[in-house]
Amino acid sequence: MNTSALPDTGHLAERAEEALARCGVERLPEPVGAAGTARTPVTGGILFPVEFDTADSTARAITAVQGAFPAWRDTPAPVRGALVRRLGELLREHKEDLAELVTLEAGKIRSEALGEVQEMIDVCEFAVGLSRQLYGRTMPSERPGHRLMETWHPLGVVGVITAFNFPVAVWSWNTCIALVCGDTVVWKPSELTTLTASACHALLMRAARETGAPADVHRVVLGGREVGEALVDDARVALVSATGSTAMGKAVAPRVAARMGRYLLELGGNNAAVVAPSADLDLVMRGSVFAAAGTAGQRCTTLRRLIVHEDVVEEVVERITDAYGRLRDRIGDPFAEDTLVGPLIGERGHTAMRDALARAEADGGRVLVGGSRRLEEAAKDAYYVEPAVVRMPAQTEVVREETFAPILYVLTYRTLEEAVELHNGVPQGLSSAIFTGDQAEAERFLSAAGSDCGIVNVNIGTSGAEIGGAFGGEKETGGGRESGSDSWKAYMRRATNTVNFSGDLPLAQGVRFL
Ligand code: UN1
Repeated sequence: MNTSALPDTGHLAERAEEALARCGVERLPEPVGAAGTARTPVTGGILFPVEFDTADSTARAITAVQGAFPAWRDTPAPVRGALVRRLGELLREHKEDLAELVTLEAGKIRSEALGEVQEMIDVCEFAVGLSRQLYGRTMPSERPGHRLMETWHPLGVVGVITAFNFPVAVWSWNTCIALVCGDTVVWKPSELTTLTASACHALLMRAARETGAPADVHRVVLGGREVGEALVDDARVALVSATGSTAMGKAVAPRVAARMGRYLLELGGNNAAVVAPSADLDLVMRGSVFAAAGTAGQRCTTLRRLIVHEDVVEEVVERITDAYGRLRDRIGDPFAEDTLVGPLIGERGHTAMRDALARAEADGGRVLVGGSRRLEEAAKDAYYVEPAVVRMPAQTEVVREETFAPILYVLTYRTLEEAVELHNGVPQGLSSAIFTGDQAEAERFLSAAGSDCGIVNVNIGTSGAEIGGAFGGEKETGGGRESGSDSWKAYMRRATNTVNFSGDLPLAQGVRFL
């Protein structure tokens, strides 16, 4: 493979324009007022100017979706499901187009970009089913002739904030569920993936037209911090669902709390896998290399720490170093069929990686493989890196931080207690795994005394979760759950109802009054 070759930015801009047109984005708005740009990490070049929103236009978008809320709320949930079903069909039709935009703007390799769109299609199916299953419970009343039950109602306007690394799937997790729940949505995508967002919005608007849903069930607002803050601070936004860094979540949470709004946060991870002596090392290799180096280490579920039993650490290190050596020839243009590692999103990610490696070495760590920058001569503004494996003597400060780049730290343990302590000894709590052939050991890791994460796996890596489960994590990961299972409850309000058909009026708890 010729890794020195990268496509030309002008050619990528044409590809972007064509994919956008196929998705129904007819005209790229000319920038007026606050102007932004669309950039591709593939070459680091600028594709187009893009019109960014302002605090005022964000407020107008909120007004619009708030206006659509009563009609959408009153639409029966299975009828709301029809909108999401149509969106799912359009996503199937435009899978290639959206994947193309994901590769262009986020730098994901083709198969991962297609996988991300598949995740959207899966969520659509889940949400359509859910539209007939927004179940409340009934409970036995303690009083005769009374019914005690709960009903779930739409919440109102939901603000969805998403990150560059999953520019379409995370939007769909939130939006498809919110829409069947009867909410209307304002979406602020990452300012790095505005084209992809415009394409998703256009497809949803087409689905709305074709199914008779109000056009203002959804608006997209483009921009950076100013736009995000306008959304977060607006008391008309009943729920802010934000996916991104822990720093972002720490800025969002107190602002939403100050106005007594609701928030749902899915933030950073510092995910680890424990490798027990009984582990099948072939599975360890396949699971770890994808989880650690896939998406160039830029998933919130990326494997960042491998906690290996002393008896197998030498073999694991040898095999993983060897596998990473083979990855070296597969770094480059994410559009090329045989590429496995595309670019980092930009300079900040590269600086963070370089700094983390230097700190790890200062702490006594040994870089076993990788870490260098690649293709700098081909495109000085694109940041391709060799995924790195670092053997650490201890879980030092840098290991406890999330560096959004492909660095895998290897630590060792002797007893499972020690492994769990190392595992849980970080501020984040998103995803985790144990590789073991010992069932009791697996159960201990899954138990309350085991992993403290929101996602706990056995004999599978930390990334690539299916949409059917609830997705999210504990501690600095923010505590929110998105996507499957009963995550929908965060997008609705619960009413507890007591209905008295007894003809009498007994008070609860046996209280007597008058
Ligand atoms: C994220 O990185 O924000 O489990 C989401 C995974 C994907 C989602 C990652 N299904 O890796």
